[in-house]
Amino acid sequence: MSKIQEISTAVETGKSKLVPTLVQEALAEGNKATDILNAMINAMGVVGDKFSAGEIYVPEMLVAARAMQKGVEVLKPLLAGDGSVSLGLCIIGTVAGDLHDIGKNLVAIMIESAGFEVIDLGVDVPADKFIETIKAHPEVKIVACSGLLTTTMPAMQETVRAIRALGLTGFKIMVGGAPITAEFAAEIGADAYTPDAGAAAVKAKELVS
Ligand code: B1M
Repeated sequence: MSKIQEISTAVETGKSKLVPTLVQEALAEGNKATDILNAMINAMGVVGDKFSAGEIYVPEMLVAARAMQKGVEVLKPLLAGDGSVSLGLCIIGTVAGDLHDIGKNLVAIMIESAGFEVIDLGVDVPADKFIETIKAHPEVKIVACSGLLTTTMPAMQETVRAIRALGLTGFKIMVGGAPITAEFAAEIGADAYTPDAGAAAVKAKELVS
């Protein structure tokens, strides 16, 4: 079994202690950080499929998520930039009612690596919290909302509506997450949708240039 396959299996089975070691070993073998990351993202897809099929339950999803987070911690210095450029401030959070943060964290890492300062509001962020933070940081350039549940898509819509109602124009709103589409983003009045963290960073740069 290749080291990358070992990482996938360890993430799928929630081996939090083992994953950082395997990631270090995979890097030492010359594997690229992005390839390791993609393997872990795919492993989470497998976890989701097993959950859908009733083969595993929430606790197993949770330990898999923890294992992936441990792996991302090892990769973060390799994914993040040197912070030598400043493209402005990005405020990011997972919308109200939604506790999924791995994708949001990756988007934050990639946007930071693209040269933005990032304020991460965490998960289950009500529209009011986004608004309060925008008001406290009027220089903000990007507001980024993540959502992983179809049931929290209305919360994303409400967040974008409430932010737009402020009537401010100095920043752009980006949205993303597994159930989100470009059509939905346009429908709720977001400025941009991107499917993954890398694309989010590229789009954020485009939006401020
Ligand atoms: Co949840 N969960 N979960 N879960 N979970 C999903 C999302 C699900 C698809 C699983 C399934 O059924 N197959 C399903 C949603 C179904 C739906 O809505 N239609 C689901 C469900 C149902 C639930 C619960 C309701 C289960 C329950 O309690 N019965 C519950 C809800 C809790 C809540 O939020 N209120 C729940 C709970 C959890 C855990 C807490 C156990 C855990 C999350 C832990 C954590 O995040 N710290 C968890 C996990 C781990 C998953 C899966 C297995 C993996 C998610 C993940 O981290 N993927 C997930 C299945 C799946 O995704 N296939 C699932 C890896 C991550 C890198 O990908 O987050 O998609 P992702 O991010 C991607 C892109 O989406 C994008 O970039 C990233 C890649 O580069 N992206 C953006 C994300 N945000 C972006 C923002 C952008 C741009 C791109 O711009 C701003």
